[in-house]
Amino acid sequence: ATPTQPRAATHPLAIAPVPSPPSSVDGFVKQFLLNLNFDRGVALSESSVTDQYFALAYTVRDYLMARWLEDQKRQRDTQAKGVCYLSAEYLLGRQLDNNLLASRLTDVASEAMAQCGIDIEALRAEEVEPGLGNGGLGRLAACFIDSLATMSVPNIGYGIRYEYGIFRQTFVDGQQVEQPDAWLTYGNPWEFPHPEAAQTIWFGGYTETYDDGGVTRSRWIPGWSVVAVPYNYMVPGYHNGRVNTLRLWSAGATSSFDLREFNSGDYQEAVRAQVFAENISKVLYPEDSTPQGKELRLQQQYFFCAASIRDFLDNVLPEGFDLERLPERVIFQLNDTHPVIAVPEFMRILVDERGMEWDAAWALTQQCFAYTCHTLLPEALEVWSVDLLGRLLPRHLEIIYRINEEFLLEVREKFGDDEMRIRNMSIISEFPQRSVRMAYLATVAGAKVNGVAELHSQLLRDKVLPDFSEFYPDKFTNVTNGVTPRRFIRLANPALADLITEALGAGWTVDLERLRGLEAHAEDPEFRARFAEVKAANKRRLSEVLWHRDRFEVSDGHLLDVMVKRLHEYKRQMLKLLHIVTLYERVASGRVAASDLTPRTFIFGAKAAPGYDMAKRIIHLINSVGSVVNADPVLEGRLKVLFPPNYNVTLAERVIPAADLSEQISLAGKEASGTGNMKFALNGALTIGTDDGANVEIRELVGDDNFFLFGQTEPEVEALWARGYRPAEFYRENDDLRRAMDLIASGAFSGGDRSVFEPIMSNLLYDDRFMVLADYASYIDAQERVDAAYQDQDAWTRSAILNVARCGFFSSDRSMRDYIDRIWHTPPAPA
Ligand code: B1H
Repeated sequence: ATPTQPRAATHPLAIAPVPSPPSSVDGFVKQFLLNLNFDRGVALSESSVTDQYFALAYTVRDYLMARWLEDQKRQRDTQAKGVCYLSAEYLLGRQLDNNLLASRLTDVASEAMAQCGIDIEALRAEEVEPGLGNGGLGRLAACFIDSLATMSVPNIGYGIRYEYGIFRQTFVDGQQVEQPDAWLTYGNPWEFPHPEAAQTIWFGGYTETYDDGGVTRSRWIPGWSVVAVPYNYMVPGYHNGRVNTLRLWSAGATSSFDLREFNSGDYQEAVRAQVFAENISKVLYPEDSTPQGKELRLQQQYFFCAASIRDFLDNVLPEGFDLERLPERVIFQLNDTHPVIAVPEFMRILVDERGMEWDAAWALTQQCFAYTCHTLLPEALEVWSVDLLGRLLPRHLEIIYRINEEFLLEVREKFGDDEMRIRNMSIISEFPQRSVRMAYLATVAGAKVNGVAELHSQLLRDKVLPDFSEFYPDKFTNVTNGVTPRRFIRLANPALADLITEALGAGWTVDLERLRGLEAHAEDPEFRARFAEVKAANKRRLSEVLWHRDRFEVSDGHLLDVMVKRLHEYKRQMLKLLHIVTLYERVASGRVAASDLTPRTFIFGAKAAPGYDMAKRIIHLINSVGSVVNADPVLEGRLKVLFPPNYNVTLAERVIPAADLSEQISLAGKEASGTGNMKFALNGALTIGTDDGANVEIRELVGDDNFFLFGQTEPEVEALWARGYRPAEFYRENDDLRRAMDLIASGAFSGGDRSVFEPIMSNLLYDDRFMVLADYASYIDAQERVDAAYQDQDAWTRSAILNVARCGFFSSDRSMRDYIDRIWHTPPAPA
């Protein structure tokens, strides 16, 4: 028995978990003081803000604890089918407010803190957000586990407890400088470590064959190991008393390892082993979209997948569970290809450790896994060299070869000996070096394969995996992404939430389609005025935050134009910047009077992967344009460019509710879905966007009148590539574009130095993989429609309300229902 399995210990008082403290202010104060004294070891009068924050967090935990313990026990007792979500990233954001909201304690806690003479706002500010993700993919995982808990679906989220999350971004002379994210320095009140339940995870070594009663079998003789220590986090449902679990693994050295070295008296070697092992969960790879082909990264992936699968089989399933019935109990959902190594690991356990026949094991695997693809960029499709895999996981490589062999036999049966097709579909690619295509492995192994927006799923079928969709016509499906209305409306935009509740009653937070009811209110002038006042108040609140944080100011009456997302060429921050430079150049050259500009504040937020040079240059250019534009008196303060550093979930929660205009301007066919686009629309921003990702569905829902569409469609993009795209022609033929680019090239934003931004300019002129120049004219035209529309504030507000009213579809609760109906087939657990 492992330590996480129930013990036989009993006591007459322990028939049920210790009940929650009374939900009164008095009860809360008592529990808070108890925690402050007994867990922090300080008296209230002597306590620091950190002590108070920890004691408050412990108190909130205490209220959730009984439910959490009950849910864990119920899961063991009822053995209902559950979802194991395997994800290398969870971009959770701060926990305190979310957990207060879920447990209905927000007001009680504020009042209790006030009675103790504590400003709860100061405690909120103490929390360091866990940045265990890069961007949309990690944030999606966090939204999904929130929705599953809220819908009472049994779920364990499995991942990695990185000691350092996504880097902290600073700017030095306008250039990005990365600082380590030491989020655990003061400890973390939300986690429950279980070192006694650690598992040993093996790597390296070799395989050998042996005779097993007349049958030749293969087995793995691994070479070295680390331990995986689980840390549990509560995932409370909203107002339903349900608490699911997020289990993140932390790596450490095995004690036997240490012991051996210590006995030989080699202290330094023992310490080196420790450091080596801990490195596995040391730091999140700060790449977005492009996987870094690093050995350590494969170690991370295998580390958490192996620990998670074993945890589920050994600790969540009852002892002696008949594995043939596994599909009734679990689905492992693969969040992109990062956890796909779980597939051969699962096969290895079934075949090598549990003695199951290959075919039976494979049939189970194909029912117990499903795969979500999040990209269309060919460079983002993960591959591992056979060389590396063979060194790190030799038995897994053998298993992958066998899966491939049998799969290709099936392909031959169906399509004949079409060698070209066989080569194209092989899980093993031969060029430029022999390697394993993880997306293909996931597609072959998964019961279902889904994309993350309608357009993406269609392109996935038709362009990325066409042979596979022909071979497995029923495997492919779509689940459009969604976002949790708890964090992104209730918590981020309390004023809007109250206005909605007043208009529609309280049920919308868990039934977001009810927002439709706001359509009627959009026609009511008084409601529009109140909605506009909420937006204005959110802008003032953002202004305060930015002042406090960066000494930035947001002027009253400005249109707030926001582009926040990872910095990537395909997302086209450059297009936004060319718009800004165009407006500036028109005024600076005297062709347009400053007084004719619609006052706008542009907000950027974006981190660049540390090794992505072009992205970092673009950040430098945005900051440089900002410095010049913000300081030039000729504009009379009508244009402002703000780029607060270190955009993260906490800042998103302040920026999004304040925005008027949401920039979703990727080249058509490149953004798989986008989820920021949904958050903005749900908070009453209008979108300027291309026909890409989930923008397509947003526009269909809100209507053409309430969306600023521009740019080529995906087929048009394809056609232009086919004709031959020469960006310099667009430069020559468009006066505004030429002037804007010439101004940048002249050194106007780099103190006269023409070399600084030359690589960006020549890239646009002679390469421009993402067709910035081709879409420029259409974008400028759409921005002029934005300016015109913004003149009529009341009509703009009406459109904004209609955006909120019509975007209920983008709740992650709906995404979860779609996964349940199309992929998981998990019934909701009894309440
Ligand atoms: C998305 C990633 C991603 N797609 C590799 N792919 C990574 C790939 O560390 N890595 O190696 C990290 C992240 N992230 C995003 O997923 C898409 O670009 C968005 O369009 C989409 O909305 C989001 C969620 O589906």
